Amino acid sequence: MTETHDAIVIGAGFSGLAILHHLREIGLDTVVLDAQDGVGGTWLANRYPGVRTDSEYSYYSFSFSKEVREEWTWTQRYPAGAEVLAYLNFVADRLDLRRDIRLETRVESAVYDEAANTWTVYVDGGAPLVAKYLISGMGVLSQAIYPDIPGIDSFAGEKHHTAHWPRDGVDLAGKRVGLIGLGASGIQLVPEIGPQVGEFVVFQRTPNFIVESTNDAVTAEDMAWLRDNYDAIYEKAANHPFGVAMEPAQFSALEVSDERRREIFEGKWNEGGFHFANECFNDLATNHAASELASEFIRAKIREIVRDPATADLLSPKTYSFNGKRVPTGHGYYEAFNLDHVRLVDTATTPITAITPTGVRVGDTEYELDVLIFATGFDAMTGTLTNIDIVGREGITLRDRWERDGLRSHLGIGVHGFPNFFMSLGPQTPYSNLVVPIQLGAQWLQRALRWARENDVDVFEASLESEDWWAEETARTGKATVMYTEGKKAKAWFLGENVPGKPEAFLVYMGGGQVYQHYCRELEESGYASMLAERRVPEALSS
Ligand code: N01
Repeated sequence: MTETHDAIVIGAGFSGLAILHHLREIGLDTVVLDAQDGVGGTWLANRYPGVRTDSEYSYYSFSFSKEVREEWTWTQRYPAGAEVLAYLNFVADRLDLRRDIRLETRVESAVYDEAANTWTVYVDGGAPLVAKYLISGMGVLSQAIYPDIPGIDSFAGEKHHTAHWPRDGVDLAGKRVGLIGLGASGIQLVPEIGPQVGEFVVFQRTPNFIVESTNDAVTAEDMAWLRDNYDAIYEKAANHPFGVAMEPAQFSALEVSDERRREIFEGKWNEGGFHFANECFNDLATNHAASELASEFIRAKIREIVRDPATADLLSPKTYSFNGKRVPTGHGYYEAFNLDHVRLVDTATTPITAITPTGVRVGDTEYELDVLIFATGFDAMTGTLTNIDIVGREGITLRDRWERDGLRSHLGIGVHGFPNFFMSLGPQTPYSNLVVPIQLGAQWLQRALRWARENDVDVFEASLESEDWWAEETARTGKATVMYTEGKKAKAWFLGENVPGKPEAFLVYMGGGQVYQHYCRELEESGYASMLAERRVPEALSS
């Protein structure tokens, strides 16, 4: 007998847990499927040394559950990956979510049945499941990619990707270790493993602007303050363009004296992490000259911290300016290059030519290694959705739809041709601390599906017009930021530039999380007008 539910959610990370809780609250029989052997999503997969949040504990958590707020205690300002994973396990237990979560269940495809208005979900090694609603909570940075370097499979030593780090860890003590990839993942790994390894060869193609921070302990007073102010903190984060509980800066980097600017940069650098990016000036993300001033400040910091001038120079981005890549928070990244056995190899001027059985060849120089680590990123935002067959009306997959028509979604929530399919953090959702749009998205979905039941609406489906509008709005707002010009130069993942052959498009909405939430509210207030299906097949797909 076929197992049926009201809703099937794919993924048991932040998104899946929030959605399960919210759909249960309105009485929908919901099951969550996840390929991994535990809950936690990205925090279960990414267990490399040094992994931790870039957002601070106070707004990197759900606010919807009083029990969780009252009973969970954070210990670090930027919680380590293991602590976030423990938090998500706590959420799953405290909200009694596990009885509806099916682990080690890999979804292979999901097919819409037009006559029955249901989705059939096919899983590896099990019977198919059927539900009216299909919801993706598969995460935005989950489809890990390896570089296309000749000989990559020939390496005879240990080879690991940060996104598939072995559960039992890797013994790196005294070994010759190489690292390819210096995005947010690689830069967290460097200071953590640097002191342990025998020799450390860090292959750098494009340097990053790292905003250094300290990681203070969260005290009992801090937790008491958080519990007293949770709603206000959450609201602040929800009203901030990037989902952080910070005051957006009010003036331009160009309208203050050099001395005052330096003072402000210095103050926010000392506060650490995203404070620098978000609280100094209001135009570091929108004005190239302002972003270049921030770049120059960080370059000077690198020269101050890194003792060897040649290494400091190599670590300083010069081909693009601040915000051209997603800005990572560092914890002693630049200091790590002061260790004698840590060596930075520039692969921009002389590229990696091959991976050999014994190491990595750069030009004609071979670096012999015992362990090779890839922190080479993800097929972001769309990769997980196009990696499985999600088959909508007329037998068309999401992959084919986007290949033929370009990236299309309505607010990153729904796609025309895919009725009753919803995405948490689908492509074209905000560039943000993601816990905020995850929670607000789960609450939006709860209200939408309750409304559908109360109004006898059977099908939600994004209209073609709504997709066109959102594609234009995403491109328009994105192109007004330095993330566009600088992101192209820096081959940023948010433009799809990091995956060879991926069409350039803003994969995230740069217009601000608070603006995005305004549009979600408008959709709701309209009675979901642009999601009530006009049942027609896009011309481009029917031909
Ligand atoms: O991946 P990335 P990531 N040869 O794509 C290099 C989130 N995150 O996993 O810049 C040589 O940023 C590539 O070089 P280049 C966060 O949103 C969050 O680090 O293309 N190098 C780059 O250095 C983040 O932005 C957290 O020249 C190659 C690196 O690999 C996102 O995940 C922690 C190469 C890839 O960097 C992705 O971060 C971690 C090649 N052929 C991640 N191919 C927290 O919140 C690729 N590279 C804490």
